[in-house]
Amino acid sequence: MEQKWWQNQVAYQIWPKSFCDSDGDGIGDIQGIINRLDYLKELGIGILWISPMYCSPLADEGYDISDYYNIDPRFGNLVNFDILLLEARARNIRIIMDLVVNHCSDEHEWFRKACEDPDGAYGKYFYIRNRDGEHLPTNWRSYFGGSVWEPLPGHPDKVYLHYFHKKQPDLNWENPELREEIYRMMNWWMDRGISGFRIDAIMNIRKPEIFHDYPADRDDGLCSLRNALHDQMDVKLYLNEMRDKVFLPHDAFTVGEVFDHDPEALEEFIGSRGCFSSMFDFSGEIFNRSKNGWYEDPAFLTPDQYKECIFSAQLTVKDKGFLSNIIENHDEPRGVSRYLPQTFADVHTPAAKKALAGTYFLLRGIPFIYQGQELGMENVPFSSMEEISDCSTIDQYKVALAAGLSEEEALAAIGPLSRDNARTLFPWDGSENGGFTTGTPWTKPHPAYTDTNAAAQCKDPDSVLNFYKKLSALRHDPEYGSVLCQGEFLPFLEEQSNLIAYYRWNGIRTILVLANFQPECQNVELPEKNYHPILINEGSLHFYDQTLTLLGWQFCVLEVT
Ligand code: TEU
Repeated sequence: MEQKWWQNQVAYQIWPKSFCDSDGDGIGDIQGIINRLDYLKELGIGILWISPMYCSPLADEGYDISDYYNIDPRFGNLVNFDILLLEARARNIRIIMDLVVNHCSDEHEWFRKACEDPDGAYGKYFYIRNRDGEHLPTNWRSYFGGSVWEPLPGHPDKVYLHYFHKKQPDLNWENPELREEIYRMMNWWMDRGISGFRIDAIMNIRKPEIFHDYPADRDDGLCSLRNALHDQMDVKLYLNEMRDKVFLPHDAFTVGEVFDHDPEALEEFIGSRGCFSSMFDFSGEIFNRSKNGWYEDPAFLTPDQYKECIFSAQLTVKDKGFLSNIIENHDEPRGVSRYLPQTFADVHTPAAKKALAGTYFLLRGIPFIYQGQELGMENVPFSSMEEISDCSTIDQYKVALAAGLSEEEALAAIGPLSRDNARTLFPWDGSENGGFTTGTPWTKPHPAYTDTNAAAQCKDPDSVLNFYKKLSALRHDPEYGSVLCQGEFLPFLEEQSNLIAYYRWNGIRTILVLANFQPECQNVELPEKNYHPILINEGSLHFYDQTLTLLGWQFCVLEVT
C-alpha cells in the first residue's frame, strides 16, 4: 500500500465544549484549543479531530448543524478558526473537522424552507411523506428512541424522517442537488486549510429503496434501524463520489464512523482505492450489544474478551488498510473503566492504565487519543439523573424503566455506559473547576480532578500522561517507528488467559508487545531468541532462561533479535 502522510501520525480528539474555556463563559472555545496546542504538540499529536463547532442549537451537542459555513459563537468565529489552523500548522498539527451530513438541524435554512414549501426544491432535501391518518410510513425506531417520523412543522398531514434526534432531520442523499451542496461545503473547508474529516454516522446516508415495516422487536411496536441498514441501497456509490470530488483532489485524511459494514467490503472502504483513508475499530465498543437497548450492554469486557475483539479486527484488516484504534470517544465510557474491569481489586492503578494504553496504541493502525484519556480519566460516578444531559442516555433511562427496572437499577445500568462519562471538563490543574474556566462551567468537573489533572501528570515522570508521550515517541522513533506504524500484526500466545501479546514485524525488525492483564504475576514462555526491552510501564523485567515473569499489570515492548 502506498505510504501516506497520515499513516505514522498519532491523532487526538477534542470535544470542544469541555476542553478549555478561554473567555470565562463556562464553555470551551477555539482560543482555548489554541492555548493548549503546545500541550498537544508535546504529546506527539499530528492530527487533531475536533467534534462539531459549526452553528448548532446543540440538541445533540453540535451533531445537529444549523449552518455548515460558520462557527458557533459559543466556540468563537471563523477568524479564530483560521488562527487555529495556522497555529496548528506551525506545530505540524493538522486539523480534521467532524463531517455530519446524514442529517442537519431542524433549524437549518434548508429545513425551514422545506417546511415553508414541502413540494419545492428544499422539500427534496429531506424525506417528507404524507401521513395516512395515525399510520406512519414505517415502524422504524430512531437511534435516540421513538419513531423516526415526526410531524412536519406547519403540515399536520406530513411527516419527516429522522434516524437520530427529532431535531436532526435526515438529508436526502438520493437528491443530486443535495450531494453537490455537501461536496461544495466540504471543498470550502478543505480549501480553508483543514486536512480532512472524521465522517459521522455515514453508513446511514442511504435508505432502503422501498420503505416498509419490519417485525417489531420490542413492546413499543417499533423495529431497529439495523433492518433498514441491511436493506439500504449501496452506500459506497456516494462515498466514492465524495472521495473523487473532495478527498482525492486534496490528499485528505478521512476516518469513517463505519458500523455494520460487510467485512467482505473492507477494501472498498479503506483499501488503497477505498473511499476513506481509515475507519474506527469499534469491535470492543459493540461487543455483545443487547437488542433491547444499550442500557443492557455489558459495562465492561474481560481482558480475554477485549483480546478477542482487537485481534479479530486486526486479523480481518491485515495489510488491506489502516484501522483507527481507540479505547474511548465522546460517545463511549472511559476506556480504563470499560477495559480494566473492577472485578479485579484495585484495578485503576497507573500500571494497569499504562498496560491498556500500550496494548491498543501499538496495534497496527492509527492510534486516536480522546481528551483526558491520556490522563487515565475514569467514568463519572453518577448519583442522580440530574447529572445526565445526553439525549441518548435520557432515552435509555426511560427504556430501562419501561422494561421494569427500578429508578435505582436504571441509573446503575446507564451510568457506566453513558455518553456523559467522557464529556466532563478537561482537568488542566488542581485549581477550582480543574482550571477549565475562570467562570462558572457548563457542567461539574470530574470529582477526581484534584488527583487526576494535566499539570500534576506533566511534572510526574511516571504518570500515565508521560507514558502516552513515550508511546507517541515510539511511532516517530528512527529505529522502531517504521515497524510499529507499518509492520504486520501477529498474535502471540493467543490462548493464554489475561495475557495480551502480539508481534509487529516488517521483515527487518521484530517487536514483541506483552501485557499482563491481571494483578498476579504471569509467566510467558518465549521462543529462543534475544529480547531487548524498548519500553516497560513499571518495574523491571524478570527473565529465567526463556521464561519471562511479568508482574501484575506489567507491560513491555521488546525487540526480538
Ligand atoms: O454517532 C453515531 C451513532 O450514534 C452510532 O452509534 C449509531 O448508533 C450507529 O450509526 C449505528 O449503526 C454519531 C456521533 O458520534 C454522535 O455523537 C451523534 O450523536 C450521532 O452520530 C448523530 O450525529
